[in-house]
Formats: sequence, C-alpha cells, structure tokens
Amino acid sequence: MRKLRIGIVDLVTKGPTRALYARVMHANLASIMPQVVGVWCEAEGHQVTFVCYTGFEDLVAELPADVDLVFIGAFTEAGLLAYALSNLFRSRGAITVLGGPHARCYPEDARRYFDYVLGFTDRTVIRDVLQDCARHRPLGVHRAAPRQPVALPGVRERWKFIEPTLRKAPFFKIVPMLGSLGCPYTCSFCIDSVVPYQPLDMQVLQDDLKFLRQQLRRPRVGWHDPNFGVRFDEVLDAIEAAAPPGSIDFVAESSLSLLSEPHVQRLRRNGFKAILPGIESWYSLGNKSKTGKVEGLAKVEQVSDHVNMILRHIPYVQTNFVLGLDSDQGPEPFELTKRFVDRTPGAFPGYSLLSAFGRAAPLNLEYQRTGRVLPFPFHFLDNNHAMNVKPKNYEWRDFYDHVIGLTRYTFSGRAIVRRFRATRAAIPRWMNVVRAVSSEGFGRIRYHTELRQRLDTDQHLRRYFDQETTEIPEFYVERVRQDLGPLWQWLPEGALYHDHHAYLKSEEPQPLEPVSVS
Ligand code: B12
Ligand code: SF4
Repeated sequence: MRKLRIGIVDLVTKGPTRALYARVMHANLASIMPQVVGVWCEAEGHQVTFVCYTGFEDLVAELPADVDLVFIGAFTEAGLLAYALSNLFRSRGAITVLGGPHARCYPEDARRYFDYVLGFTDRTVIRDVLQDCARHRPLGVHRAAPRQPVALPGVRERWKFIEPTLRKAPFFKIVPMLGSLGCPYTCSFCIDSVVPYQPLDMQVLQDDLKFLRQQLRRPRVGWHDPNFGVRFDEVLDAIEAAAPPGSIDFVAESSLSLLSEPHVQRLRRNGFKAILPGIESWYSLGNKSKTGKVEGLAKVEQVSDHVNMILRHIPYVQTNFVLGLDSDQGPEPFELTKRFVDRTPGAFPGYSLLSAFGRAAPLNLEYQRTGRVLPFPFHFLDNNHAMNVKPKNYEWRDFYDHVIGLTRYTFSGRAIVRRFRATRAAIPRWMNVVRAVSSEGFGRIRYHTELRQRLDTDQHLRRYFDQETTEIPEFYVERVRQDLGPLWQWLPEGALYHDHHAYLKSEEPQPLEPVSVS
C-alpha cells in the first residue's frame, strides 16, 4: 500500500472563537479517539498531521495542502463545521472520513458529505479504510466494528498528539484517559444505555500514569469513562499502585450511586479534584443517584446532603441536570432545582435541555414515532442552543420562562458569591466565576431570553417550534453563518437540513413506492 499523507482533525468546538472560557478550557476537552486513530495510522506506515481544533487555529493552514485522507472527529454540534471542512478538503482532492458522536448518531446524513462514516471504531475498521481509501460519492460508506474495541493505545503511545494539544492550554493542562467503556446502567436517554460495560487493560492504565509522572511535574488526568469507578476497588487499586497519593490530580464523571463516603474519601486520598455526577431529574432515574423511589423535595434533600458530603472531600463538584424530561411538569422541578442550589452552594450545576441525538438511544425512536423531534440544524444540538424534543408537559414559552428563571437564579450575583465562598481551593473558585460570567452562565441567560422574546414576536420561529413549518428560521441560519465565519462558503448545499426521522425509518418497514405499470 502506498504511504498516505493523513490529516486528523479533532473538533472540540463548532467554529472560530475568542471567548475566555474557550482559551482556558478547549484544549483540555480534546478527545481520545482522534489521537488513537493517529497512532493506528502511523503503525500502518502512514504520515500523520494532527490538529486539535479549539477555535483559534486556521485549519486550512495547519494541514498539508496535498493531504490524501482526512479524518474528522466531531460531536453533533460541530457537524456542520465538519461538513464544510469535508467539502473543502474534497475540493482539493482528499478523501474524507467522519468519526465520533455525530457519526454514531447521524450516519445517514453524514454519508451525504463524507466518503466514510464510522461507528464503533477499532484497528480493523481503520485498516480497511486505509486500504480502500477511495471516493465514495454521492453517498459515503458506513463502517462499524461490531462492538467497542477491547484495547486502545494509552497515553504513552498517544503522547506525540497529546503534547502539542496541551501546549494550547495556558493555565492548567488535562490529559485525557480511559479506564473503561460502556456502562452497566440503562438511563433511557443515554448513548451508553445499551453498550455493555467493559474495563480496559489496567496494566496500560498503570504504565500511563507512571509515564505521565515522568513527563509533567504534577499531571492532571481527565477520565473520559462514561461512568468512572464502576469497578471501584479494582481501578483505585491500580491507580494507587502506579501513582503515590498526591502525585497526580484527577477529574471524573461518576454516578452518585458509586460515590459513598468511603469511596469519596479514597478518591480524595488519591488526588481526585473534580467529580461530575449526573442527577438528571427529581422525578426519575433514581437508581443512578442512589435515591431509589424517593422523589421531589425528599430527593432534593437526600441528594443535596450527598453532594455536600462529597464537597467536604473533593474541591470541585459539577452536578448535571436534564431539563424538560417527560417526568417533569409545572414549575415544581425548576423550583426544586433552585432549592438544591440554595442547599448546595458549593456545587456547580450543569443544565442540559433534553435532546434526542439521532440514533444515540432507543428512547429516541419513541420521540420520533410520536412526532416530537424537531429538525433544528445540528449546529444547535449541544444540549443548550436548541431542545430538539417537544416537551411533553410544557408549552414552549412556559418552558423557556422556567429555564430562564432557573438559569438567572443559578447565576445571580448572590449565587455566584455563595458558590465562591463555599469553594475552598483557588482554581475551582475562579473556575466557577469564569463559567458563570462567560458563555455558560450569562451567555445562556442572554441567549434563552432572546429566544423567548422571539417566541412572542417572530412568527416564523414560533411556527417552527410549533412544527407548522420545517423551513429554518433566519435567526438560526444567521447564527450558523456567523459561527462558521469563512468556512460558511464551504457548507454544502442543503446541509442545514437533515431527516430527523432517519432512525425511525431505518427501523420500521417503509411503505412501497408506487410503481407505474404501463
Ligand atoms: C467523556 C465525555 C465528554 C468529555 C470529553 C469530550 C471529548 N472531547 O471526548 C467532556 C466532559 C468534555 C464532554 C463534553 C461534551 N459532551 Co460529552 N460525553 C462524554 C461521554 C461520557 C463519553 C464519550 C467517550 O469518550 N467515550 C469513549 C470513546 C472511546 O467511545 P465513543 O465515544 O463511543 O467513540 C467510539 C466511536 O464513536 C469512535 N470515535 C469516537 N471519536 C472518533 C473520532 C474519529 C476521528 C474516529 C475515526 C472515530 C471516533 O470510536 C470510538 C470507539 O468505538 C459521552 C456519553 C457516553 N456515555 O458515551 C458524552 C457525549 C459524547 N457527550 C455529548 C455532548 C452533547 C457533550 C457536550 C456538547 C455537552 C455540553 N453541552 O457541553 C460537550 C461537547 C464537548 C466537545 N465538543 O468536545 C453527547 C454527544 C451527542 C452528539 N451526538 O453530539 C454524548 C453522547 C452524551 C449524550 N448526551 O448522550 N463529553
Ligand atoms: S449512568 Fe451515565 S453513562 Fe451510564 S447509562 Fe446512565 S447516563 Fe449513561
């Protein structure tokens, strides 16, 4: 096979930016798989140029002009940016491949713009693509491994891609690692609800931690495990054996059900500095938060006590909530979250609007079947800039009133000061302030408020929300145009639209097209 010039682009964001939060954090949110793909391509004898796109780079300048094959890793929010890039690189003669959450969730749509669209990706899938390396147009081919890979290259092997990415993070640097894939829980909205839990090789994990201690003075590791600590003792034993307490700082997403006080104490001893548990709802998903059938205010009190306990040991806790779940109705869920904010001043609440990412979860079939999915352009599907599932128990305007009320409450001067005072360590303190005053807190209040006003004044937008038209309102088109900047001109014709029922259609028998017999 000839030696290919390969470009790999990890899209951490959806367009050029100058935001303070982006400057501090984006390089710390880099994905693991694009780095893995880089290792595998080099192992096959090819030449790789790797770019983690944080919103500050000129992608065209950073990749060689004569690149043969470009891999792009993208979340759905960066789907349109990925399509524009693919179009640009194809115009220069390259073959393009899409992988990552967008490819997993919307393969039918992505095939219109890429030569290859990859689902679960292992070394065999990558080898097949490299060997084939051909144009597949107008429709790209979809390739996927039957399951998640059993092994992945660790930090040592990925270091040549990690290091230049970390150089872009000015204050602190987080190295992405994985100890497991899949999850034993079955939260109906989640992409991993049907992916079996599988620990990765503890030997590789230990070797990576030892390696990192040689590379960085005080490394920080961000675990990308969907649910860290499922086999708690096994993974903590491995960490303790490889890194003496205090030599590495860790950040992890984990569910409250795994975070008992003895576990949290052990995490503290081992340098865990930030934990992100999902609470999701006051009325459902009780087994994940270890609250069983307890609901409403009783659940708020129980979870708040639990989170306050964690905060006594771990300096930074982000609690994740989903707004607009079918189990919610009326003002109460929002009021309960405000009570939680009062009772748990040190936690940073992360809010996500209920979203159905294509074929991410079986529950999305139900939303599609009942006509509740709206075809917002991918660019807005980041859990915040659009909610693409019509709420079951709210009218849109009421819903946004509640969301704005809650967001204002959470990022009010009083709440920011209380959060600051309740947080002891310096980085978490200031991190909370930066998040509150930048795009996440104030930015979202501004955005939701504008949207809410438009629901009163912009007839077209209102009709779009009410599913009376699928023509995308100018408000959204204009935003995509602004966000993509110079790459807007490369956005393929029709890419703002997608078939929001593609998953359902692929699962259910389609009526036969009438055939003329003359
Ligand atoms: C860890 C994680 C994060 C981390 C790290 C993100 C990162 N850059 O990788 C953090 C906390 C930063 C994060 C942030 C966000 N996340 Co997140 N996150 C996850 C989580 C829990 C695990 C993903 C993971 O790394 N798995 C391990 C890898 C190895 O497996 P995998 O993702 O299944 O990938 C396989 C294939 O897709 C493929 N592949 C993956 N990437 C690539 C790249 C290439 C080039 C190729 C060829 C193949 C390939 O290979 C893998 C092996 O088979 C998932 C939920 C879950 N349970 O999976 C959500 C998830 C991916 N996140 C999601 C979202 C929405 C977000 C945010 C937008 C949330 C927000 N509002 O801020 C941001 C966006 C951040 C960004 N753009 O980088 C959604 C994505 C849905 C979508 N279609 O876009 C998910 C699926 C959760 C959900 N809602 O269901 N996230
Ligand atoms: S616990 Fe987290 S990763 Fe596991 S299924 Fe639920 S939401 Fe997904």
